[in-house]
Amino acid sequence: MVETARIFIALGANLPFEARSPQATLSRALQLMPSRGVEVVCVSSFWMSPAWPDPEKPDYVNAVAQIATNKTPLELLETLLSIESSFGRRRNERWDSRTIDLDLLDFNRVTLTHARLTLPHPRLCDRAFVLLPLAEIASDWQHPVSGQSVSALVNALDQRLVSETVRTV
Ligand code: A4P
Ligand code: MG
Repeated sequence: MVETARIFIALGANLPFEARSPQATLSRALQLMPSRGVEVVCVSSFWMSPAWPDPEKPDYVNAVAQIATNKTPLELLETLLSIESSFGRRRNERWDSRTIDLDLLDFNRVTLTHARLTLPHPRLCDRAFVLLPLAEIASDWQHPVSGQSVSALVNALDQRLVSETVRTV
C-alpha cells in the first residue's frame, strides 16, 4: 500500500505547570494548536511510562498527534518550540524532566538534516513512548527511510520498555 502524506508530532511531559498535571498541559497544548495554525487531525490515548533513562524522575505522560498545517517543517518546529515556551519549558540538560516536550516525528515522509531539525526524528525508533501511541493512531505507518512498519519497530524494542508503557485515557 502506498502511504499518504501525513504529519505526526510527539507530546511528552513529566512536570506540572502552574499547578496543573502533565496530562492537563498536553490537553491544553493540543487545544491551543489551531490558534497557531496547526490543525489537530487525530490524537492517541495518553500513555504513561517511567522516565527514561532515569526512572527515579517523575513518570511521563506521552501522546502522538496527527496534524495538518500549511507551514514548512522549520516553521512548524518554530511553532512547536513557541508552544513549549507558553507552557514553561526550560532547557537544562538533555533528557531532563520537563513541563512539555513537542517533537516533530514525520513531516509527509520528508528526510531532512538541518542544524535545527532532523526528519524523521532521529530517535523515534528507540522510544516505546513514541512508537506505541503512533501505532495506536497509524498502524499502517512505515519509517520513511527504512520502510519498517511501526509494528516491526515496536517488536524490535526492548520488550521491558514496551510492557512498562501503559495506555491510560
Ligand atoms: N531538533 C532536531 N530535530 C528535531 C525534531 N525532529 N523534532 C532540535 C524536534 N526538535 C528537533 O530538542 C532540542 C533541539 O532538537 C530542538 O531545539 C530542535 O532544534 P529538545 O526537545 O530540547 O531535546 P530533548 O527532548 O531533550 O531530546 P530528544 O533527543 O528529543 O529526546 P527525547 O526522546 O524527546 O527525550 N521518558 C519517557 N518515558 N517519556 C518521554 O517523553 N522524553 C525524554 C526527552 C527523555 N525521557 C523520556 C521522555
Ligand atoms: Mg524533544
